Amino acid sequence: MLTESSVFGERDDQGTRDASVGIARVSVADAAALLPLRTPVVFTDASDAWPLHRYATPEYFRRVHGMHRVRVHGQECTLAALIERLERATPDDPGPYPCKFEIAKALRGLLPEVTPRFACSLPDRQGNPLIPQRLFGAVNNLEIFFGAAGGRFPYLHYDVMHLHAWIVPLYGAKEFTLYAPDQAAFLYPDPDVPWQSSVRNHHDPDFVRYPLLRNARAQRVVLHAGETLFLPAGWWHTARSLTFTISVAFDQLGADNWSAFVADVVAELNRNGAPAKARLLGMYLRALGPLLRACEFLGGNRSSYWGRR
Ligand SMILES: O=C(O)CCC(=O)C(=O)O
Ligand SMILES: [Fe+2]
Repeated sequence: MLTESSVFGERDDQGTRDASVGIARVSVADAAALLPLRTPVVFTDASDAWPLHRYATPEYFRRVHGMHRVRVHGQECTLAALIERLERATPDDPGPYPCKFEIAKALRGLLPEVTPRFACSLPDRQGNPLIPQRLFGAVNNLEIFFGAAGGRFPYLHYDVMHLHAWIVPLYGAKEFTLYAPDQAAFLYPDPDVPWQSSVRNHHDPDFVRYPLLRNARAQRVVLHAGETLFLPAGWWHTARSLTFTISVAFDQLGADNWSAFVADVVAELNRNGAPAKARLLGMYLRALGPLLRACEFLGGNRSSYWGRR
């Protein structure tokens, strides 16, 4: 049974602008009650289902996957060399962040170690063949992040196309700063990239240049190894690594963020000067919504395996 104190456990005291409302920390057994509230939730045990949960250490990645070649900021190296570089990093010189890779491409052998997809993150429509897959060209299906203490996510954003975000630090600790969708008016969304803030250096912002930012109500939460952060569509966020971290992240498209997704697809096509395409695709996707809902009612879009994207 959920009570307010069991749900809102953590009070955050970092920084003066934080709202004092904690983020719920719960078991996946409570997911069905909490996810429809469309508020961030930390699941303490979702990743227990993944074998990797038990041994996701830098040593494991160096030993078992270290020979894989990865590309970071345009430079290619082995994963072992990257890990060694991040281990030498200091908070003042944290090295690149995030070093993120699509698992199916860079570390394919890892897929069974991060399977099944959590039941509470289903249904997911992204892999449905009725949706043009090129819409997800810029979205990693399932990604792994490496970072050192002091590594900071480069921009404040919500996940593109209003996808729900699931972020799972499996090693180390990471601090997230979150803003509800209704705080957007204080966050200076970039008109050309509306899911990103145009605030530069947002971890230590210039309030003279961005005065509205003072009014934004932030929530901070520190995630520890094995915990999972669910961020509903449209929640602005950024992160910084407090230690060496290894995390896995993925997105979700369901019935509840479908309209926002369609609106973003249409808006992007209009911004790119393709209004006819925007109208047609918008009509198609809007008509598809009820069909996908019916298919989900019958158990569709519920694969526990990561699709091929
Ligand atoms: O874990 C992080 O550094 C943030 C990841 C994130 O928000 C993203 O990749 O969209
Ligand atoms: Fe994100």
